[in-house]
Amino acid sequence: MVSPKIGLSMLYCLGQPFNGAIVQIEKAGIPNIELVDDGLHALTGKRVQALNDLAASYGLKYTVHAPFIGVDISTPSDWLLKAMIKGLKKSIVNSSALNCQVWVFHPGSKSVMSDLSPGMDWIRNLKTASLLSKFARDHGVKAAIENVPEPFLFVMKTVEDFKRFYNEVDEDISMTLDLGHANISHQIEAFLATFAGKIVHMHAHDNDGKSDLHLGTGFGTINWEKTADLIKKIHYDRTIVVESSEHVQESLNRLRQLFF
Ligand SMILES: [Mn+2]
Repeated sequence: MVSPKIGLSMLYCLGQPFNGAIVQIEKAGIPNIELVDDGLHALTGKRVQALNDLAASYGLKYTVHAPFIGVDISTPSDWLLKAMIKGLKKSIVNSSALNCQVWVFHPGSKSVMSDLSPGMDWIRNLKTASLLSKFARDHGVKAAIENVPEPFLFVMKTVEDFKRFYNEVDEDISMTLDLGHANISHQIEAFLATFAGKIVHMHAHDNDGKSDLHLGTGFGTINWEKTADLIKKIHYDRTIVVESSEHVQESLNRLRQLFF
């Protein structure tokens, strides 16, 4: 039987300085680490070097969450889009230098322009996602677009949105399934059933089915036993990253219990 690998996202300590995150990675003893390339933990050449040294000492494998704070890959502003693409490409180059397999990114958002120029945000999202995915592939990295939750203005949240995206996009783009986000649209089962062939990465955290709380796994309304069975059914053997901002250790233990 194939089993997923359990990983840990550093999102829970994004409020700590970068050196604090390094200490947390050393303490965690988890070989699959998701770095968050944003805020206090934004990647630089020097940090990539330090992280590669750490990976060599502890046998770590990294995935990278792209910059997302204030980022919108379908912004109607040409100059902002140019700046964002530049920043996101830099993140991909750093991910490549970290030997990272998967680079997780968010879809674009609606804006005031969505009413004035209908469909523009959707087209920009398709174009920028394709461009980033191709750039990542050329750097040996798999870009994987993540399902995001209500009530945010993202253009891709539901199974239907992703179906439309995959029908229209001209690149082979992978998917990150965020189980917590899918719980808010009550579509965990539908996402797993529809996109089994596209999903190369997963995020695990919990919530009350209404807000994106990033609770520890088992501290919200997700039926984890059922979810684990569905994940086993699609023979998923890649990484499931704990992306909770609390009860991190309990969440890791719980996932291990479910899959091993
Ligand atoms: Mn996520």
